Amino acid sequence: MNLALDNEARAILAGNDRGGYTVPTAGLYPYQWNWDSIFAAMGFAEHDRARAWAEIETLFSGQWPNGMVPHILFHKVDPSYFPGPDIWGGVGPLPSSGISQPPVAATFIRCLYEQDKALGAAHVRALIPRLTDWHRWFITWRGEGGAICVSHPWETGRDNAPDWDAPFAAIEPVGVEEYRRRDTTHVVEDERPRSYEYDRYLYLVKLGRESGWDEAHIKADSPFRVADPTMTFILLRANRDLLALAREFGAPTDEIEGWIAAIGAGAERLWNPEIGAYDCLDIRSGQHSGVISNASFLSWYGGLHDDRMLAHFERIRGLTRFGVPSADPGHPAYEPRRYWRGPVWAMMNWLIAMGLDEAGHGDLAEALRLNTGEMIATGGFAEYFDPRDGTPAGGRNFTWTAAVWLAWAS
Ligand code: 9WN
Repeated sequence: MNLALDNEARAILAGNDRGGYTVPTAGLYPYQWNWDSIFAAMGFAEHDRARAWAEIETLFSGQWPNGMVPHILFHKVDPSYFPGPDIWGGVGPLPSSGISQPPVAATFIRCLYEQDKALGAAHVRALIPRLTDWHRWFITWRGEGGAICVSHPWETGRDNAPDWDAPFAAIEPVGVEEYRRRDTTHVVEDERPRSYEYDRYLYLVKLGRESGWDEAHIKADSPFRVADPTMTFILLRANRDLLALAREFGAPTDEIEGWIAAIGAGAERLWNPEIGAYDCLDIRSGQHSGVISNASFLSWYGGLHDDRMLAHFERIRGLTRFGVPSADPGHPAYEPRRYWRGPVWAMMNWLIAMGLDEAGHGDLAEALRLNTGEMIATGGFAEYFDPRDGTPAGGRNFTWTAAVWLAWAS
């Protein structure tokens, strides 16, 4: 218990609250992000559950007719972020991006509901069809033999992970108009993706926008289609939680059961025998990424209790003072301060620990919780942290770090 940090965390949520939705942090990310909002809701739930439900409902107000829930909703244009709504050209009910983000929503909607069923029932009843439509969108447009792909690195939320290095090397970003990044006006360059990556991020956005965000076209033609543990394990878990809610509310369950069986089997496609670990599979080249990331350790969260990742977990734990690093420190691509190529992310730790706990590794889950709490107490409410010493990196006064502190790590 640390009352000063609790108060600071609550003040960060209040400061980032824009009325019905929360920005990840002012300046660097001035809009509503998909999975950030779900974590924000869990932080609000510690003192204001009605506000938590409002956060989620605002997110779903941006759901597209095809079921997709965008990764960014541009409620109010703010030039401090690039690329904005004009570059994305989203085709939903609100100005938005054209891709999605990890579907942690169903899992935390279930948690919120369990906290107060009387308050949550009406919200859950309305959200079940929306969640089902969204999950169906993933299965239809991102499914590859039960593994779940992304059409853009931003969709995984792990923007510049080394997993994208090989698929990006095959992309020539022709025709991207000159642009000016804003992220490096807020955060030092060494903690952000390189220009090489930004060129390719924007190239993929351009392809999507030019197709009118036609998913059939993107699935068939995009040079970037990578099956990823973040999406696969998170959607697998989300479907289990959606199924539990559907049963309780008398909603149809057959389709969801089918998805669970399909992804449960398809997850094996992400197993890379060469490194003995889950990693990414580039559908276009057929090659595995060969990198163990923090997403590799979401297998327990996904409900795969095979323990094949346990030895890696123990090994990596011994390499850094704070875990879980976003890339294996034993891999040559590891960069301890550069965004998703090494730093620790508190909300990823929460997901990993949830899975460890459920798989019977409560001691490891608790150790990770304490380690994460110490990291936040050391470095403050930063976007991410240097695994070597917990020094803060990226944005400050960060919503999901504050929320994870309140809901789990404190
Ligand atoms: C692009 C908001 C988001 C997170 C992502 C994180 C970062 C955006 C960016 O910030 O991505 O979506 O511009 O760098 O990688 O996980 O949701 O916090």
